[in-house]
Amino acid sequence: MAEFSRGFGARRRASDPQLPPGQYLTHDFPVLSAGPTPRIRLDDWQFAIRTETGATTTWTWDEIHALPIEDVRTDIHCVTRWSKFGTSWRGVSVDTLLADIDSAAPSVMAHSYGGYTTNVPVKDLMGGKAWVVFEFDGKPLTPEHGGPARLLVPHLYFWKSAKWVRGLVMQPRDDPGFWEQNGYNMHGDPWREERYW
Ligand SMILES: Nc1nc2c(c(=O)[nH]1)N[C@H]1C(S)=C(S)[C@@H](COP(=O)(O)O)O[C@H]1N2
Ligand SMILES: [Mo]
Repeated sequence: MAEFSRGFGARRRASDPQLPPGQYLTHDFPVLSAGPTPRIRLDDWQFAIRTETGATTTWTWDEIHALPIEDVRTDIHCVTRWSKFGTSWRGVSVDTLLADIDSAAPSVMAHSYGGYTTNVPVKDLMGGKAWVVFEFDGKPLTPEHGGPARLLVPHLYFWKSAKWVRGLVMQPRDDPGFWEQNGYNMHGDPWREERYW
């Protein structure tokens, strides 16, 4: 039995306070990749943070798993208008990764295996807002969805959540990443519909 009558569903969904403006709810998990899916052996996997001075800190697969692990349950929103509620992830908070990094840069460029990049303000990566995740739904992240590990920045449109992430570069200027150079917004807040320039 539907909880609302036929014809009323769209209106109810449109006013769902959990759904950002212009989005619709999906229950499957679409795959959106700008290029081929890179395959990275865990023995070869590395995550690096480089600051504006060039100082670089790296973690191997074992080293990142030795950091405090967090479970994250969150909604995600793609700029192509699908949203998915209550997704569950496991990984390391960017706060943890940045804890011992000495940088005054206001912006980050996330870099992926395969060459994808996306820029994110540092303030959007700190304070429990962003993670490097390696599990989805209790299982290792599949290659299609960014495994071995992806960035998760769920309060921004999902193109900021770089799949196959390999590191962060602290940027003195907020330079645009891949989609941002192609017309996507520099920030990407779904609640403000920051879709394009
Ligand atoms: N490396 C990389 N990360 C990426 C992308 C990509 O093409 N390459 N696409 C982005 C976009 S536009 C979206 S909507 C999400 C899609 O993630 P999914 O395929 O797991 O749904 O990944 C983002 N991260
Ligand atoms: Mo997207």
